[in-house]
Amino acid sequence: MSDETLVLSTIEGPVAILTLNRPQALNALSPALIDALIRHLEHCDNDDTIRVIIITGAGRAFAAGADIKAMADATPIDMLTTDMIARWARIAAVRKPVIAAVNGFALGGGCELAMMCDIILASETAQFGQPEINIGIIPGAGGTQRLTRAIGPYRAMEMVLTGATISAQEAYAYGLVNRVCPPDSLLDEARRLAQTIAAKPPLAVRLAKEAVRAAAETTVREGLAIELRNFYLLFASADQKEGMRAFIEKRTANFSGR
Ligand code: DAK
Repeated sequence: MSDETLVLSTIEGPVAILTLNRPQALNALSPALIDALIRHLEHCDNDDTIRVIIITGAGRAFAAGADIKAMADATPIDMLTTDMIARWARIAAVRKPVIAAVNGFALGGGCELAMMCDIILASETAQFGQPEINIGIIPGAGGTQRLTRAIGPYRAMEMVLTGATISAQEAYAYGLVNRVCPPDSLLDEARRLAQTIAAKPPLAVRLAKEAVRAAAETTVREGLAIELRNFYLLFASADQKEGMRAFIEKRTANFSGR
C-alpha cells in the first residue's frame, strides 16, 4: 500500500475525517502510517477552514498497536534515533479538537493514540488494552500515564500488568470513553459531535482545549494560571464581543474566528 493511501482523508465542511487504512494489518502503526497521519494532522491543524478532526480506522481495528514486525529487531539506539518519540508527541500536540471514533481493536499504541485524542467514542465492538507486557515491553506512548489518569491506578495497573483487553462497555464504565454507539452509527455520532464543536468560536475552542489538557498534564496551580490567562485572552477576541452582543440582542452569533 502506498504512503498516500495509508491514511484516507475526507473533508466535510469544517470536519476532517482521517481513516487509518491498513486493514490487513489491523492498522498497525508502522512508521510510514504514523508519518502519513502526522502529515494529515498538521495540514488540518494549519487549515483555518477545518475546525474538528475525527480519527477512525478501516476494517475491524482502530489500531492494533505499533507495528511489531517493524520493531522486533530494533536496538535501543534505533528506538532513540528514529525520532519515534517526537513523532508521537506531534500527534498529542494538535491544537484543534480531535475525536477518536474507535471502531474495533485499540491496543497498545492504538489505545495510546485514542487517549491522545480529546473525546473518545467507541463502537460496541471496540476493545481497549495495553498488551505490551505480552511481548516483553511496556507502554511507551503514554499508556502508563494517560490510562492511569483516565481510569485510576488500580484498573490501569491491572490492564498494564496483565495485558488484558476491556470491552467498549467496560471502557465506558471506567470513564475511558465518552459513549458507546452501535457500529453503524459510530461515525455519524462522531460527525454530529464534531459539527456541534465546529459551530463554536474557534479561538475559545482552542484555548478551552489547552486549559482542559493542562488539568491532566500540569499541577492544579499551573492549570489554573493557564485557564485564567486563556480566559483573559478571549476578551481580546472579536468572537467574545460578538458572542456576548448576540446574546444581549437575542440573535444567533456569527463567529469569525478572530
Ligand atoms: N503489528 C504488526 N502486525 C499486526 C499487529 C501489530 N501490532 N497486530 C496485528 N497485526 C497483523 C497480524 O500479524 C496479521 O498479519 P498476517 O499474519 O495476516 O500477515 C494481521 O494483522 C491480522 O491479525 P491476527 O491474525 O492476529 O488477527 P486476530 O483477529 O487473530 O487477532 C489481535 C487480533 C488484535 C488480538 C492480534 O492481532 C494481536 O494481538 N495484535 C497485537 C496487539 C499488540 O500486542 N499490540 C501492542 C503492540 S506494541 C512508542 C510509541 C508507540 C509504542 C511504543 C513506544 N514511543 C513513542 C516510544 C507502541 C507499542 C505497541 O503498540
